[in-house]
Amino acid sequence: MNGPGPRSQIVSLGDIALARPRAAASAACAEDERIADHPCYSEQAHHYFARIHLPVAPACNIQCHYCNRKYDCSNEGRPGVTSRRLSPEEAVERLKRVAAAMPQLSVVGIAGPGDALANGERTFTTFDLVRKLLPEAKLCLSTNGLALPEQVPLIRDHGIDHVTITINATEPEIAQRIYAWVYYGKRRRTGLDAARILIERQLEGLDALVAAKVLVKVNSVMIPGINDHHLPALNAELKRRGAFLHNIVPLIARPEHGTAFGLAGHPEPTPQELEALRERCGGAKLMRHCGQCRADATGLLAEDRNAEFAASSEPPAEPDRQARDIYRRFVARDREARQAARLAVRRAAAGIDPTLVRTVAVATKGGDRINEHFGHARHFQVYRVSALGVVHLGIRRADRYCLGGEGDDDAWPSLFAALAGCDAVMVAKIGGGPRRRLAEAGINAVEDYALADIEESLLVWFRAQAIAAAGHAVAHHVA
Ligand code: CLF
Ligand code: SF4
Repeated sequence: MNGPGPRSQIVSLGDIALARPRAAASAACAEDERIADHPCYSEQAHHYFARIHLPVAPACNIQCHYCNRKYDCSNEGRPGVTSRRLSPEEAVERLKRVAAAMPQLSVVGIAGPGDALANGERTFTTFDLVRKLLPEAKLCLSTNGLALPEQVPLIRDHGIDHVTITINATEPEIAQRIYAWVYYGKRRRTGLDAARILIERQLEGLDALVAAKVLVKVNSVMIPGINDHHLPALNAELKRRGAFLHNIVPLIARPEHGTAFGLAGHPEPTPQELEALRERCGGAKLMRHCGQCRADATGLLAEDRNAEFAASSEPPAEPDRQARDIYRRFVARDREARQAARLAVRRAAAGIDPTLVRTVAVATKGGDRINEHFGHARHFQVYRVSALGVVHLGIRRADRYCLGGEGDDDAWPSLFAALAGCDAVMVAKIGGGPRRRLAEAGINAVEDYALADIEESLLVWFRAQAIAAAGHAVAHHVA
């Protein structure tokens, strides 16, 4: 069980909105509007809105030690999966199919499989085509930053409002341990020279994007023993420079991926180490719901429907504008209704002893609801709940327990790793066997809130826990 975290991380948007001075509120409203339906920039939006990555950028201009070129760019995804590269025209055909079938689609991104800006021509040609097909879509790209500074005017002119730069260190001595080489000025550079050039270009690009009012997210790969101690300082520097969001993702380094770190047996951070590092960051706002998705990911962050569309040979239909409008109206109404219910339970929880804290995992497949069976979950959203509110700690991946109707005992090590430190796991359903096994490990499986809103359920459950704890304390005192 952990102590309460910094006040700034508490989910209490309703309360903040009530207290905000008018000028600040209107600036924040404009910003809120820019992120309201972006699943990566808004924690709430990821429950409702989907993105598609168009894998049109094959080449890369640097070599990271956590990347194997046979696979996707792991700056904005995870290694070990390969995307079929598409031409801009093929990519837009795929987008047509997805937009026709998925009214939740709000963002079109380019995130590899190499670097979006090392393939500038293909990237901007694709965005031109996307703009014609789906003018209301938000455009998003991800880059290592080496080719960024000169392309900021093009980014702005194409209406690309969201850019991710992966910056793993701002100290060359640290960065030189992360990159094998960078290709710059028509030659390959290594060591400190490479690290200095890359950092300089990344920060120059970041400043230029902020000046152009583009929303910048910075991704940093947490590499234990190399940059983990440095990331809180980087986080503070990002805030100073005006980055909108900082997304610290865990290193993935398996020998089977064939990356330099994987082959060297470099350790990956545990979820608890990642969460502890995030607690030490007090600068730029943190993203905690990244799905580390692949360069052709399609759908909500918690799902990937790419295979369904990649395999389709159906002639693409036009995007269904009516369905898209209806979906947006539904989301607006749903958000409003849930916000009112959440405010009520937050007020009810406010008087509880602030030292009482619970960590809870939730099985969800989207919609901001507890709607996944324990046996089907491939990831859990983890929250810390106290009288101060609900704090989203992050996503923890696990192996699926139920395979073809049978429980798979081999999944337990990964399930226990994902649920480590949790007092409870909230699920839509769970069988007797896994429930008992969790109870033996001190984890309470809760299915009373199946299909209900996550935050509201957490607070209602927490309040019941607090009442039970208070009753227990009184009984103990009397005895
Ligand atoms: Fe894609 Fe990245 Fe745009 Fe999102 S992903 S280019 S900002 S639309 Fe999102 Fe995926 Fe994490 Fe990236 S969950 S890996 S942060
Ligand atoms: Fe790989 Fe991306 Fe790094 Fe390029 S920027 S080496 S594609 S992880």
